[in-house]
Amino acid sequence: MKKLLFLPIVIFSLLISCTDDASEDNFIPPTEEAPIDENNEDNDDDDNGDNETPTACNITTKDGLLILEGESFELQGKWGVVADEKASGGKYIEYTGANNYNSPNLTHEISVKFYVPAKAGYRVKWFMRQPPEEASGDLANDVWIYFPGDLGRAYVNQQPVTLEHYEKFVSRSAKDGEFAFGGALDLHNPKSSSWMTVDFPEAGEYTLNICARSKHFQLDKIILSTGLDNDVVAETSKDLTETSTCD
Ligand SMILES: [Ca+2]
Repeated sequence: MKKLLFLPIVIFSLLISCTDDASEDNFIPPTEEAPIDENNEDNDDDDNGDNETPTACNITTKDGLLILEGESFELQGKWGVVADEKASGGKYIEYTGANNYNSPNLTHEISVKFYVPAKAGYRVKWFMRQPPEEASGDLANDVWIYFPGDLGRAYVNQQPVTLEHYEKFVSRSAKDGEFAFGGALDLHNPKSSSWMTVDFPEAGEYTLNICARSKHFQLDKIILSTGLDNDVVAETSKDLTETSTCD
């Protein structure tokens, strides 16, 4: 008789023990269906594998390269996507509005979010192209660029300068119809040309903003690199596209 009375307690103890092993935050009682609802946005932190659907994807770093395809930007104003087999990912973006040489016109401000896996400094480059009639010249070859949070850096007289607002970013492509690797800051106060870097203070999501400057400028992709020689980046990034991870 005493054993029979004790049995429910043993079963109850076993259930509690199973509960402890099952998971941490999002334990699902065994009597309920597993959550395979594709719209369940709250289910993005389980890593049990069987029934999860990716709920959020982030462009991120791989092998020292964080590549942002132009076509991943959230386009506004007179920016448009163009299909081209010469472009990375088969697409580039082109600005077809008026020139904004003196200051950014935020009607044409575009942005992209990405994930940096650790505190690091990155060099900023791109693959861009001028239309054939402007190739190698000084038209259709620049944008305004800014990393919110004042994370961008220039180097003037060997000293780092924090970039607190939009600055001009420029380079040129050849007449061969290829997208060209390059990109440098053209600062005006004081007048100076500089490579651009960006310091990410910790792992997390960040944003890059670009605002149109010159008409018919073509952007294939932005190349952020960390710990790599610039020549290596130029060579290895041409045939690579962006990397995403999904939760
Ligand atoms: Ca592209």
